[in-house]
Amino acid sequence: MNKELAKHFFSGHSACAGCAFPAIVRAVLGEASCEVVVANATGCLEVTSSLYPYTAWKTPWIHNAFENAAATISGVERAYEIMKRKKRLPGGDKKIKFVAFGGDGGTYDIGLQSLSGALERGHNFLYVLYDNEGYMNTGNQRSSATPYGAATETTPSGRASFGKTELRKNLMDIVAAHHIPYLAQANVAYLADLKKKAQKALAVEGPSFLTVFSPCTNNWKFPTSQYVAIAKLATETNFWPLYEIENGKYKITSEPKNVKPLTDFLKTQGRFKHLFSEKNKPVLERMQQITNEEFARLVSLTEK
Ligand SMILES: Cc1ncc(C[n+]2csc(CCOP(=O)(O)OP(=O)(O)O)c2C)c(N)n1
Ligand code: SF4
Ligand SMILES: [Mg+2]
Repeated sequence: MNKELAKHFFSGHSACAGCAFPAIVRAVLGEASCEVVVANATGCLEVTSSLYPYTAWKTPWIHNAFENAAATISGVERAYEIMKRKKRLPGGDKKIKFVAFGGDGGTYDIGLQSLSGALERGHNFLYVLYDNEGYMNTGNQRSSATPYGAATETTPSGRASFGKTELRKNLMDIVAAHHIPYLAQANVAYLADLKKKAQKALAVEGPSFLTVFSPCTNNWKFPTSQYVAIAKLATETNFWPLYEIENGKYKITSEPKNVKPLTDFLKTQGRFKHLFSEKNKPVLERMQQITNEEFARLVSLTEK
C-alpha cells in the first residue's frame, strides 16, 4: 500500500473487493493540507473500517449514529474553536479540517435534518456523501437516492412491479438552497476532477459538500473488476453529470463529447436486468427521458 495515498485511510478494512468508497476517502482526504478529524455515519464505510479491535483510520475518527454525522462534526468543530479561543489546547492552536462521511441513506434520508442544521448554522466543515444509491450495509433496501426502475429488496421487480417507482431526490438542489459557498457532484471514476473539487471544498472557511458516485459491486450486481468502468458510464450517459456550484454559480466540470444511451450504463448491472424485457420497454424510455430532462435543466442552471 502506498503510504502517502493511505495517509488517512489504510488497508485492513473489510469493504468488498471492487467497492468504490476506499478510493473516494483516500482521494478526498489526500487533498487536505492540514490535519483532519472525521465523523462517520453508520453504513458500509463505517462498519467495514472499524471492526473491533481493528481500524483502517489513521486519523482521529468518530463513529456516530446513522442520523447525525453532521451534528457530531459541527459539535466537534465548535468545541475545538472554543477551546482554541480559551487557550485550553495542549497542542497549541493548529489548523484542523473537520470532515463528515455519510452514505446516501444517512444523508438523503435519515441524516438530512442534522445536515441541514449544520449547513444553515455555517459550521466550518466538509460533508462527503458517498452515494451507492441504497441502504447497502443492511442488504440493499431502497433509499431516496435509488434510481427509478432499480430493483432492491424493498422495491422488488416482478409481475406486479418494475422496481422503484419514485424518482431520485435532488439533494444537490436541497443543499444548494442553504447558500453554502461550495458544493459539487463528483464520480470515483474521475479522480482528477474529484481531487480538484475536494481541494476547493477543503479550502472553504464554512460548510462545503461533495456528493460522489460510489458503485456497489455487491448489490448493484456487477463483477468486482468493473466499478470504475461502470462509474465512467454513469457520466458518459449523463446519468451522473459532473458539476459544481460555487457561490451560487453552477458549472459543468466535464461533459461527455458523445453522450451514450442510458442503456449502456443500465445493462452493466443486475439491479436493472429486469428492465430489458418487452414489457418494461416503456420504463427504459421513461428513464432516458428523465435523464435528458434532468441534464437539460442542469445546463439551463449553468446559463443563469
Ligand atoms: C436509526 C437507525 N436505523 C437503522 C439502522 C440500520 N442501518 C445501519 S447501516 C444502514 C444502511 C445505511 O445506508 P447508507 O447510509 O446508504 O450507507 P451504505 O450502507 O449504503 O454505505 C441501516 C439501515 C441504524 N443503524 N440506525
Ligand atoms: S456492500 Fe457495496 S457498498 Fe458495501 S462494502 Fe460491499 S461493495 Fe461496498
Ligand atoms: Mg448507501
